[in-house]
Amino acid sequence: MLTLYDHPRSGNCYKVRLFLALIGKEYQSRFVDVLARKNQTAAFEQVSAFQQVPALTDGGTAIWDSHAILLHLAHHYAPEWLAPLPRIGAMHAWLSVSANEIANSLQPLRLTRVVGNAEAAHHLGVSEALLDIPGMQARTDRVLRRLDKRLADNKWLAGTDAPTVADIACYGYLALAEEAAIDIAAYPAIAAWRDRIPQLPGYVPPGP
Ligand SMILES: N[C@@H](CCC(=O)N[C@@H](CS)C(=O)NCC(=O)O)C(=O)O
Repeated sequence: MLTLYDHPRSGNCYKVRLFLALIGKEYQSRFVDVLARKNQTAAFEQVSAFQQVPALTDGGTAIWDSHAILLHLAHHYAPEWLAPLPRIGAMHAWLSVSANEIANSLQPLRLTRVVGNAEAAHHLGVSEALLDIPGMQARTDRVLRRLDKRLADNKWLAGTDAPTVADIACYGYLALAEEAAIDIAAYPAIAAWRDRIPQLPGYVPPGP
């Protein structure tokens, strides 16, 4: 049985919950209250090296990081969600955009709006005075422009006929863009892609 260490408000956890639903894989959920710092234990560090959610145990194997978990699940249970070899580089590039560009822009911007600046600063490991909200906003605009350009010419991010794990990774926080006060209507290709994902069989919306 798979066990997902989960938090209902986390976009990173949502990527995994969504993917498990899309591939029809059963799992048990274990709530980790990261906002109450309940993740900061030696026991949880055995499962997740940075004490972060999401983490997954699959039999005797523990995997942490949403991207690593998506790849683990696709390789083991749903290889149709991996791009074919000619597109594998594109799939990994857009997984990287999720893990770097989105994780350093839209993700923290949303966090400031959802939990407030003081709490967000704590989770980001900086003092509140050093919280660079205009920088997050500028980086968010930049990544959204790039994503919109890519999706204007490609139905799915890896340039494939079917969605891959890269779409699920990037969708995690794009699904929550309004919580960061982002108007996705300004990015028509992202808006159209975002409307395609809920049409996939098994889709579950974000949130508790
Ligand atoms: N690279 C990781 C980042 C995970 C992450 O940022 N998790 C946040 C919740 S969304 C967390 O556990 N924060 C609590 C903490 O860092 O103490 C991933 O993609 O899963």
